[in-house]
Amino acid sequence: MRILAKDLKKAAEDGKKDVTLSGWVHRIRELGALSFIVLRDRSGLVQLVLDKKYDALTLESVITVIGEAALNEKAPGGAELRVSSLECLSRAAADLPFQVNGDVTKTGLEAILDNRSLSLRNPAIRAIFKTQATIIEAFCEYLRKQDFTEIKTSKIVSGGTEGGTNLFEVEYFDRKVYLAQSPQCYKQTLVASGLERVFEVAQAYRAEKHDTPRHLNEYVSLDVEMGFIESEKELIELEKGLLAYIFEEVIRKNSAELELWAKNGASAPEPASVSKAPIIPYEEALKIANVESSKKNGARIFDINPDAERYVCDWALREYGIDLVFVNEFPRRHRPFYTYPLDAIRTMSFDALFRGVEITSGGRRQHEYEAQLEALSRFGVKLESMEDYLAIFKYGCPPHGGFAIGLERLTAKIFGLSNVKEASLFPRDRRRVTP
Ligand code: AMO
Repeated sequence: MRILAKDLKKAAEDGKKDVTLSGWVHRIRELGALSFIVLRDRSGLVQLVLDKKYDALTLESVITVIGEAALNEKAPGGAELRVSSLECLSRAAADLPFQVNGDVTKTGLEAILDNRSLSLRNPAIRAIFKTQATIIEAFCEYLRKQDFTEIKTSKIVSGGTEGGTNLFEVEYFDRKVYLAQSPQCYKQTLVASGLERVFEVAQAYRAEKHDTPRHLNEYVSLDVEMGFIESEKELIELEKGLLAYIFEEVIRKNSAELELWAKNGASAPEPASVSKAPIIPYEEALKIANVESSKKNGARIFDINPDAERYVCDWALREYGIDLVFVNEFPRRHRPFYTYPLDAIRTMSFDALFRGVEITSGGRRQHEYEAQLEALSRFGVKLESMEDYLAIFKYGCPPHGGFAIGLERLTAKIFGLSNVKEASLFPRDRRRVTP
């Protein structure tokens, strides 16, 4: 029976003689009459020792080998397999367009993305997505434990929710529809339907024309919505618990993956430190950003823009020991129509800034029918397109709110990646729709 690379040492300790390993040929080295092959499987790398040359064998070919497990301190994982038989299951062409066993931190992003099917074979790149899977799992697990119900909502919608013109139009039989910018209306509908607490992990679409290191045209949104809250502060508390749990799970399950990006400063914050993250009202955050900016002879800041996000995080790291900050009370002019006002100017809304980038937006929502009608007309949204949405308020809706975390941004920040595209398996940008 096949074992995994990570279990070879145990097999060697147990004196196993007929061990089967299967995987990809990661590296080949010939030394006199011997061949050393590094085999890669989903669990890691392992050394094979063969007493003859396999001339036809190429890097990335898929093989199965049988042999005797032996301890060897110098081999990766502390053991090697002395191979008695080798079968090539699929021979890779010799002209690899991407050096799978190379140092990807030195490889350009376009080359990594152009050759995605091969670059994903690189252990460091795969590490990003193994860890991303832990983030999703921890997100779902934490919320399920808090009695949230998982939902899956349609990504084909009749209008936008997040304002602006960044909607993708799609032909739908004889009419035009759009790709959902977020599950905003649906998650509110499902809170009002009586589920009270819901979450969704799904793609969201933004037709952003600009190419920035923080924007994708398709990203994964980790959405949360809950009923019976009074202010955004309860949501911030929920997100703090959620992030602490995500970081705890990433540290528990993915330390080896983070280690592969140690040069980039990859790490998850200490879970216990998350509760120390400050909550700063928007106006105060602006002041902090301006003080920080002037120290560096930077420009005056009028808005929580990317520079301000960096400055406020630097400040929080210095003052509170964690570069995570919750900025709340955004002015009404900066928030979508569904946001609940705090007063004539401010809203019960917040953003989470982590390591210099906004990873979350959220807040309490309007839940009163008349106020919603007024907000929609003030934002210039056509009421006809919002009939179904309006019905949830007309027929009884609890005070509620929620937030969404951008999965790729959170992943990129944990790994110290400079572009969010590196944290997307198959990123979509203005030019890239393949692979
Ligand atoms: P917002 O539009 O701020 O809010 O998005 C929430 C979070 O999603 C991520 N995000 C993106 N990530 C990559 N590329 C993009 N183009 C992109 N756009 C957004 C960010 C951001 O913080 N409905 C509200 C959320 C809510 O109030 O519940 C919303 O979508 O990490």
